[in-house]
Amino acid sequence: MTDFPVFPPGFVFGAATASYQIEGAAQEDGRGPSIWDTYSHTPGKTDGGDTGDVACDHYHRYREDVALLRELGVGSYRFSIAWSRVQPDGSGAVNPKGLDFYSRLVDELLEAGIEPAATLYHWDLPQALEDRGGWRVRETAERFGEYTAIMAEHLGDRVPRWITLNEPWCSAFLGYSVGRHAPGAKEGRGALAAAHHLLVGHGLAMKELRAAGVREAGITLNLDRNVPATGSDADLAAVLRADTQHNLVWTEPILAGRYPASDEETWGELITGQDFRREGDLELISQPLDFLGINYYRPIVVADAPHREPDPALRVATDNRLRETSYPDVRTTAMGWPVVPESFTDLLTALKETYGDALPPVHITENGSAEYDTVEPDGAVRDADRVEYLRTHLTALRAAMDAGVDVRGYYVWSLLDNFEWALGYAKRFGIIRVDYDTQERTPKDSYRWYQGLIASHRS
Ligand code: GBH
Repeated sequence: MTDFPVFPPGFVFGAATASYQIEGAAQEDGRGPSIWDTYSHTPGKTDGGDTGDVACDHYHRYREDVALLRELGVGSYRFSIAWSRVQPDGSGAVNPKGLDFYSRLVDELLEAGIEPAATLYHWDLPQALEDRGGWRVRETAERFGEYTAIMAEHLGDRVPRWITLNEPWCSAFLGYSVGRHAPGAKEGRGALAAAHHLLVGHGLAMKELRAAGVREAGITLNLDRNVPATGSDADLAAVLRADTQHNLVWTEPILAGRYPASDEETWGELITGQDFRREGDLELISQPLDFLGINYYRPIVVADAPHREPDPALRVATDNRLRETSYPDVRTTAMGWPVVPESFTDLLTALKETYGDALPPVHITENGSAEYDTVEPDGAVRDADRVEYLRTHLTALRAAMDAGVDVRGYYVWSLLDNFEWALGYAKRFGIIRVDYDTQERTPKDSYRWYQGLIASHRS
């Protein structure tokens, strides 16, 4: 293969997963219930009624999965820690067996020469904390700081890279506004309070990670590349609202220490009447990051829409003046997402343009695609579309680096086919196929391609 993009020496190639999507063993070794157990077990919430009860059974098969990572040749593996394994009620005493699982996983990785990158929160809030208000209340942020301190104390010297939150947009807005993620609430103000408390939780976690002296700490955001449907003033204004809701709500406080200037025009009375932002919060939230994690999948075409009563079918229930339209003339993945690699370049260069030197080094903590894979009679798994997606997106990433964006690493989503949240097991993002009847793992063509790319960087 001669068409591999070439990355600078030291660039980190990795693969990523998340606890609830792969672990299974939902009731084992003292794990407490999380909001995703509750949500997935509520009839009608997930496609096919799928749950993470068993998932990829990674809890029991982690050694086999680390062996696959080693064979792949990755320099780093990004996984997440299930808070309710470590603290079944989200506070107080530690469950030693839960802690021990992550300790064994980390040791296995280190032995394989793979750097662990741990995400502290990938959406599985202990149910006990949701029962007390969840992210709507500040207390949850405080508990998150305490849990972070426990993890940093036990794994801080063995895990070099820490991510406080994964995609807080999904936690706040899909969870408390659109209702398509746990806990499935459909609120306006509650979602904005959740967004703020997630930011506060991030700040408290950063403090704990610094106190423990970990090598690198940051956060992962799913920043959207919002493209106007037309050049009309109305559509351009809609793009600014979309940018505020998805991007600026996080990047302004974290990178610039201020709230978005476009807050009021985006949220109206939901934000003017708020009482959750407190003195000193911005200082906490804007502590310097060692890296910014970015998850990128697709661009979003945004159009203005007439104001209507909240409609849960709309993508962001808290601002129903937006409409998402389709991207013209490009292939879409099994998620129905348009494949537009240039948008990946544009997202990164625009971010650099906006924040300049205030933009820390970047890690792409997720990128990949769900496709309809073909299983050959001999068992081989063909996924040419995914190979093409990865090749063109890594090339687009390289272009952003040439344009001056300091990108240090790339983690493919995902190592394994897994529980794709509300969409269940039908959507497959893995570079390794999982047979959910036998739990057999089969590397796909994309795994071999990525292995080749990584090998081509070894001198
Ligand atoms: C990321 O989310 C996540 O970090 C990762 O866990 C996830 O598996 C991956 O990307 C792929 O989606 O449930 O019908 O409302 C990106 C945000 C959240 C977008 C779930 C798709 C499903 C649509 N994703 N959402 S629906």
